[in-house]
Order: sequence, then structure tokens, then C-alpha cells
Amino acid sequence: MKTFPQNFTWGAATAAHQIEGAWQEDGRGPCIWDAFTHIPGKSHRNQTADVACDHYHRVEEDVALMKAMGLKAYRFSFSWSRLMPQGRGAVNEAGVAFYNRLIDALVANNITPWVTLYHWDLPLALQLELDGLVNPEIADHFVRYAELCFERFGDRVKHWITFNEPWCSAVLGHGIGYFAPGRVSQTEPYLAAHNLIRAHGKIVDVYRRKFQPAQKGVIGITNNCDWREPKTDSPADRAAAERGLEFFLGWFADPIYRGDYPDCMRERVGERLPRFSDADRALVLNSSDFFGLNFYGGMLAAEPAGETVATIVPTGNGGMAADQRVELSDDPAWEKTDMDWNVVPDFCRKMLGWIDRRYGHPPIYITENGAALHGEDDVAVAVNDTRRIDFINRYLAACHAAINEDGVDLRGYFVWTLMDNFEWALGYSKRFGLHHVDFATGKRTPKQSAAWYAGVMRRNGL
Ligand code: PNW
Repeated sequence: MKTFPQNFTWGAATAAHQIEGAWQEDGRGPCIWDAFTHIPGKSHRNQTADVACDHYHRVEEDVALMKAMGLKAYRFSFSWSRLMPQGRGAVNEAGVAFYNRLIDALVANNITPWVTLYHWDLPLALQLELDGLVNPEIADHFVRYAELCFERFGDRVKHWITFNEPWCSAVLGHGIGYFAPGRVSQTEPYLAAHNLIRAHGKIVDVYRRKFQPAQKGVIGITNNCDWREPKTDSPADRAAAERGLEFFLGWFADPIYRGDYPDCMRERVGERLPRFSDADRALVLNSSDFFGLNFYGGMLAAEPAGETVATIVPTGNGGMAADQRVELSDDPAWEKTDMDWNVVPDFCRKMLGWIDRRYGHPPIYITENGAALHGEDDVAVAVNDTRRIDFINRYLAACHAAINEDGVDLRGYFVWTLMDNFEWALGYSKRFGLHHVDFATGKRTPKQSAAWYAGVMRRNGL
């Protein structure tokens, strides 16, 4: 038996836009993902999240699913445009009431709520009127929205995540246009990232001054990063792998833990990379009570042979390829998920070690890890998801080794995801859930992995 530390947080995660549906009900305003997916050609089979899992109407049923598996913690996000339909100004009390129902049901069932303030669904009005994340003013709008959340929900919510994967908003949303708002640019990703980091610093400052003393919660940010393993032992490939990690995770975590962007980014991106004012730097530095990590895989990294870099596919997670110039490839021996992401548990351990060393041994939570598997549209196939059990089991074994052999301060793990849901540009074609969802009827069915994970949580180990 591999036992985890006492008080280890065991959870599952979702995000508002991926599960709620009810996109025009009870006063909710539109967000950039509503607009984006209603443009033909932007998502798989033009699918939208108008209904998704219909979680908005099934909150009690979904909390019952969590209860049935003995879930300890549930990570979900608020829809900003459900709470503030225009992104600023008027508050939608029906939206407040909805999240109150959810939070109260969780608390009543001893499930700890972990709330992500922003999981990519910017109110559309802020995109159209202000240019969204590329406008520096967006930071103050984020702060006012966050304050509303702390005021209304902070009596019961003690775990806050400001942003989910700002890398995706920057690179996929503003670099290659694969995600909303669909912008394509070599400059805007750095502006969007900069404003998200600034906004994070400001939100945390407000929380710490005005709310934390009385509410006594914790607040942090969640970043995603895929591991970069040197393709060969050569110094050039080792440097390429390190550069790949700095361009991926260092971009967002260095300002928070070290006070500025990585040197290699400044050298390569030059004046397109914004600079922190002294005031912003002071707010951003040390602005996380924990390190949130979403981990899904990794690739081999090499110094490109010539001037060109192998084509970057959206799901390959390259990111600003022309700037970082790292050639990514797979080891053909690797197993892959339905996302074509490599199953590389040992890289998770390496990633945790890299974070531990670079950022001074912070408390880390894996706020997402999981697998989409082929053939799961068919519920009869989905319920026998032994591959998902094997996947999670191997990643958890790697986490256990990171804690016990490498001394990493890993304090929690959340499976992505509680139930099959709207997988962004890939629509309903990818299923990551511990529960199967029939999107025609809304019916939920636990997969074998839900029962297996229940056992892991109960035993606090593997
Ligand atoms: C994360 N990529 O997203 C998100 O936090 C979840 O909302 C999502 O459902 C989950 O991982 C599974 O994909 C990513 O294409 C989505 O590089 C796409 C990419 C990376 C992260």
C-alpha cells in the first residue's frame, strides 16, 4: 500500500462553461466562448456549450454523485457572466443564488469547495467594448468581479484559484486562435499573459488585505505545463528542454515566485514581452499561497537543426514556437490518450521536482490530471474504463514517489474530470469523466474509475 500524507486533498474538477449549460437563463450574459462556438468552423461539428451537462438544472443530482463516491474536494469555476452579465456593473442575483445552492449542498455533504474565479469564459461585453485581456484595464475589472465573489461566497469558500491555465488564454486564445477569442498574433499572447499575471497579483492583494484576515482562506493560481525531456544528452538538447519549460511554466510562475519573466524569454521575445512596473512587480511577487499545477503529459525536446521548427499542432502544446525554437517529438513507444497526449507518469514526477527546486519548495496541488479515452460515447464501453484506472494509478504512484523519495510538498490531487463535458474546441468528442454523460438525455452513469477512485480516497492511498 502506498499511503499519502495525512490531510492529503483528494478531489475532482470541472469548469463552469464545460458543464453548466443554461447559457441564456436567469439573466446570464454571454461569454467569449458562447460567441466563439456559435461561429461555424470553430468547434468540432460546430458544437456549443448551450446545454452541455445541464449542470445548472442538475446541481443536486451532481452533488449526489460526488457524495456517492466519497469525494473530499470539488474544484469548479464560476461563470463571471452569470454573476455579472456585462462583466461590470449590475450583479445578477439569480446567478448568486445558483452558486449558493451549489456551495451549500457541497458544505452540507462535507465536500470542500475549491473555486476557480476564471476558467476562460470572459464576459463578451468586456471583449467587445475593451478588447478583453489585451487591455491593461481588464485587471481592475477582474478585481471587482473577484471582490464580489469573496463578499458573497468567502464565508464558505476557503480555497480560491484566480486563473486556470493562463497559458491557454494567451497562446491558444491569442496566439493561434484555436480557443476564444480566436485571435492570431505574435504579440497579443504576451500582452494577455501580462494582464492576467497583473490581475492575479491585484486580486490576491485585495483578498489578503480585505478578506483573508476574517475569512482565513487560501488563494493561488493554477498553471499548466507539459514536461520537456531532452531528446539526447547533448548540452544543446538539454538547454532546449529547459528553455521549453521556461517558456511554458516559467512565463507565468517566475513573476510570482522570482519577480520577473525568465531571462531566456526576455532575450528571445525582446520588446514584445511587457515589463512589470515596480508597483505591479511588488503585487505579483509572492502572490500565491500554493502552486496549482495541471499536468497532462510531455514530449521530447531538441535544439532545432535548421532555421525552421517542426509544425506545432494546437494540442501539441508548443506555444510561441518561433520565439522559443524548441523542436518537439514523441517517443514512438509511448502510449497515448484520445487527445494524442503521451502517457508519461514519470514526467509528472520530474515536473514536480522542477517546480520544487525552481520555486523554493512550495506547497503544490495537482488541480487537474486525467485522460480522455477512445470509444466512450458508448456507455457500455465507458463503464469498463480500466485504462483510466491504470492511468490515474500510475500518475498517483509517480506523485507518491515525488512526495516520499524527492521530498516534494504535494498536498492534493484532483482528477479531471467529474463527468464527461464540453471539451472546448473539441466539443463533446473527448471524454475525460469519472462519470459518463449521455448528452442527448443528460443521464449520468458512474464509470468503474469512479468506484476505484472512491477506494483510493477512502484508504488515502493506492
Ligand atoms: C485543460 N491544449 O485544458 C483545462 O483546464 C480543462 O478545461 C480541459 O478540459 C482539460 O485540460 C483537458 O483538455 C487544456 O490543447 C486544453 O494544449 C487544451 C490544451 C491544454 C489544456
